[in-house]
Amino acid sequence: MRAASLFRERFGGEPDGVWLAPGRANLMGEHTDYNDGFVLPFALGQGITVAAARRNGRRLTLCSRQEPADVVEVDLDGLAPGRVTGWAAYPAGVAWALAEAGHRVPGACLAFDSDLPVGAGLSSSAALECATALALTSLGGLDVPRAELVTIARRAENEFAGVPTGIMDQSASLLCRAGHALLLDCRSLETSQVPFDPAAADAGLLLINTRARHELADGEYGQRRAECEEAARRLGIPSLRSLTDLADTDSLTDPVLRRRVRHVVTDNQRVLEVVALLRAPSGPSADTFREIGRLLTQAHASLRDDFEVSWPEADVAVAAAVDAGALGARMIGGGFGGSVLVLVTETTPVRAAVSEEFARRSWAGPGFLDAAASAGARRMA
Ligand code: GAF
Repeated sequence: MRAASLFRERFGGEPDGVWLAPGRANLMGEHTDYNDGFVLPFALGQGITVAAARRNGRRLTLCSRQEPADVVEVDLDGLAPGRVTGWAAYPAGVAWALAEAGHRVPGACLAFDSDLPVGAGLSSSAALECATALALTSLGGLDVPRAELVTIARRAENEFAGVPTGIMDQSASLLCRAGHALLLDCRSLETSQVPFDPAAADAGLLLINTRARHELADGEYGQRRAECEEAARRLGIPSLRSLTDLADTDSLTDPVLRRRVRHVVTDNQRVLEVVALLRAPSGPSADTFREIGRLLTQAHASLRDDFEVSWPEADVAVAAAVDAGALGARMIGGGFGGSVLVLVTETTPVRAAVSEEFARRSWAGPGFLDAAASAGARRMA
């Protein structure tokens, strides 16, 4: 385990434990979480591992195999938003949010390692938060239910790291189960596990890292959020979740806000359609995944044309994948860079077609990852 060997190199001695929190992909429901809507993410086999040990004193010492130049010392009694910046803001933010929630965080040494590509839109920052949350609560003997850890990890991201995300990514990392997607109602925070095993119907999931880097901290994500809030305000509703019928948006005259609303309403519907398909009493078949594929490609068009968060490499990857016989494909995550999720029956022709289209445009070669719905965050050793 590379996190444990990093721990030994940096701190000497053995860690008290090793924890893993996965990244996520999202099957359906994009930019719906902060609109109180539905999302349907699943955990990846890849994630962030942390080897950690408790120690005396009121400090955290953080190091990461991916940031070899940095060993960050954090004073647990002087934590406040803005005091720690860069990658360490995420684990430090978790310690801060735990303390804000009334938990006594112990002094500790933590060594992180990741097999998630950074900037690929697979939620490496949520994984970093969730791995830290499991390690610190376990080292401190704190009994914090998973649902509360989700809220704590999200506070770390929103209030400490200053990134205005919704609650999907932390929920996926902490609550997903192997072989399932997680249906999350972001208004009630109710969750349920939806069996999701494309391989049983001879289908598969391919993630394409388009290598266009994605950053949620830049302005576009926050701007989409603000537009949705403004649309809800003009419509006189608490959030866009209250809308199920597009006819109810006739009073909204601004064409940009109308497009944003149309995406959110239709994507919420698509989440429920996918869930109904996966839960069909007859069990999922090849037709189920053909239909889900169609919905994926439809969602991509909505994210590209109505929500306007797609990017050229994603549009090319989706078109090339579908032309090469994929069942469907769409960009995932916040947008403006990151990854595309493809539902396939055969990966080889899809990989070849996407690589060829990227090469033709002299773009950096895409990265490919075969994905399967995997287990959520857990102790490894
Ligand atoms: C990012 C955010 F972190 C999520 O909360 C969600 O809004 C997503 O973008 C878009 O669906 O991953």
